[in-house]
Amino acid sequence: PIDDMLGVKFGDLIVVSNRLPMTITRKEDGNHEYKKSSGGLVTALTGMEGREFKWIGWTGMECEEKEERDKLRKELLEEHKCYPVFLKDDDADMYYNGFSNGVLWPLFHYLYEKNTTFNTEQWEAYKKVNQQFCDAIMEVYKDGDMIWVHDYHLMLLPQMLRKARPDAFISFFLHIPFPSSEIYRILPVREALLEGLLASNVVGFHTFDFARHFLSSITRSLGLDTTPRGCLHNGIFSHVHVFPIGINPSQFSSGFQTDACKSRYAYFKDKYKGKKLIVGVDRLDYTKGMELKLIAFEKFLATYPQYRNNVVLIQVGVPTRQDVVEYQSLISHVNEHVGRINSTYGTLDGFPIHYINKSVNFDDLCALYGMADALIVTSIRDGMNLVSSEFIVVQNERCLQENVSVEDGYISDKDSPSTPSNSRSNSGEASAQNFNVGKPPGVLILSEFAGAARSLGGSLIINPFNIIATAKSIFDALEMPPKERIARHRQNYDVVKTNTATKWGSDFMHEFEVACQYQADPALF
Ligand code: GDG
Repeated sequence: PIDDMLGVKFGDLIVVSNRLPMTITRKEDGNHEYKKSSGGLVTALTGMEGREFKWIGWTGMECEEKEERDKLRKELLEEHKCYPVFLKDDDADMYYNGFSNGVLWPLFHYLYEKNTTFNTEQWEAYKKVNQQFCDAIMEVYKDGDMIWVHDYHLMLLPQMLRKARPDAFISFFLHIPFPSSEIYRILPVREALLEGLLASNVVGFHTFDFARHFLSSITRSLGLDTTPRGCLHNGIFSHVHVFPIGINPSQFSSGFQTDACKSRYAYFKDKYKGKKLIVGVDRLDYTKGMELKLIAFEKFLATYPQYRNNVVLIQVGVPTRQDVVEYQSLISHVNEHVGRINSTYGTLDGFPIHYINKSVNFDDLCALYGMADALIVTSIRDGMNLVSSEFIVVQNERCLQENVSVEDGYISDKDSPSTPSNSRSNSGEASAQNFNVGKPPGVLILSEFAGAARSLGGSLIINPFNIIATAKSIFDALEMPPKERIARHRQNYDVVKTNTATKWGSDFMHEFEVACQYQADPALF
C-alpha cells in the first residue's frame, strides 16, 4: 500500500452523500422501517466490494425529538454502519428540492431554461445544509481519515471541511455531467461552487469531457491556470481524474439465478409469448428523455406496420422528486403519450406499451432485463447510466442459462430446431423455433448523450432528438441477426465485467491516496 511506502498513515474512509442508502419511514408504533433505495449512486457504492467505510448522509425525514434522533442514530450505526444528518423540513426543501434539484440538476444536464428558480433563500439553505454535513462529519472524523464527498448536493462541502481541518484528506466525485463552461457560466453562484470543489485533493468525473468542462470553467469563471491534471488553488492541488463508474456484475448475474426471478421470468415469457419485447427502466426524470422515447416508439409503429401487433414496450418509470414542479408535469405528459399511442395502436388483444409509474422489485427488474430483445435508453443527458450495464450482465447470464454461446462470435445454440429444448428455463415444452428459446443476446439502444456511450461501443448509439433515426434503430435492433447481436454483446460485456463498481472504487482510492501523499509531502513528487 502507498501509505506504507511513503509514510502516510491513513485512517478510516468516510463516504458522504446527500441521502443514506435507505429510505426510512416512521411507523405508527414509533419504530422505523428501513428500505433500500434505488438510484445510481446507491447501486455503485453498495456494489463496491472489499472496502469498509462509514457512510454519512441525510435521513430524508425531519426528527424533532431528541429521543427519536438518538434511537435512529443507534439503529443506523449498529445495523447499517451509517451516520445520520438530521435536517429541518424547510431547510431540506430549499436545499434539496430547491437549489440541488431545481437549479443545479437541470443546469448540469443542459436544461438551462428550466433553471429559473434560483433565489437567495435556496442558496442560503444550500450553504447552511453543507455546513451541517461538515459539522456531522467532524463529529466522527479522526486524524488521517479520508473523506470522499459525492455529488452535486455537496459541492461546498470540501471547502468547509478544509476550513475545519486544513490537513484533512478530501475528495469529491460528481455523478452527473459537468456541463460545458458556456452552460456552467449561467449559474449565478458559479465561482462559489468551483471554490468549494477546489479544496479537494481529488475531483473525479465519469468522462473525459466532464473533466475538461470543469477545467475550462475554472479558467473562465475564476481566471485560474489549470493543467490537464488539475489546478493549484490556495495551496491545494486538486487532481482532476476520470473514473467511469460501473456495477457489481455478480449482483445482477446472481439476481437472475434466484428462484424468485426464474419464476417471474417464466411468467413473463409465457405472458409475452410471440411478441418482441423492448424494455426501458428509468427514474421518471426529464433528463431520461422518456417523452422522446415514446414519440420514437410511436414513429416506429407508424413506419413499420408489420410490428404493430408483435411488439411491446415495457417501460418502468420510477417516481422521483415529486415535490419538484417539473417532475409533476412530466408524469402527466408521459401519461398522455402512452394513452395516445395505446389507443391508436392497441387492439382488443393488447396494447403496444405496458407502462408503470412505480418501481419494480429486484426479481422483476432482473427478469425484465433477461426478457428484453432490446433495452432502450434515450437520456438527453446522463452522467453514466447504470441500467445499460445491468441489462448487459443479465443478458449474458440468460444466454449462459439457455445454452446460447456468446463466446465464439457465432451462435452455437445447443438446442437445435428439431430437438426439444434442454435449457433450464424451458423444461422441454418449447423448441428453439419458439420465441425466447436459444435467443441470442438483446441489443442495447443507447443515447449518445449518456456517459455510458463512451464505453459501450457495442450498442446501437442514437441521438434521441432524431426521432426518425431512433425509430429506425428500434427496427434495426429487432431485425439484427444473431451473429451481430453476439459480437456487439461481447464488446459491451467485456467492458462491463472489467469496469466494475469495485474497480471504480479502488481506482478512485488509489488516486486519492497518491494525492494525499502529495499533500503531505509534495517534495516527494
Ligand atoms: C445517477 C446519474 C449515473 C431503477 N429503477 C428501478 C431500479 N432502478 C435502479 C437501476 C439502477 C439505478 O436505479 C439507476 O441508475 P442510473 O445510473 O441509470 O441513473 P441515476 O439514478 O440517474 O444515477 C447516472 C449514476 O448516478 C451513478 O453515478 O450513472 O448518470 O444520473 O441501478 O437498477 N431498481 C429497482 N427497481 C426499479 O424499478 N429495484
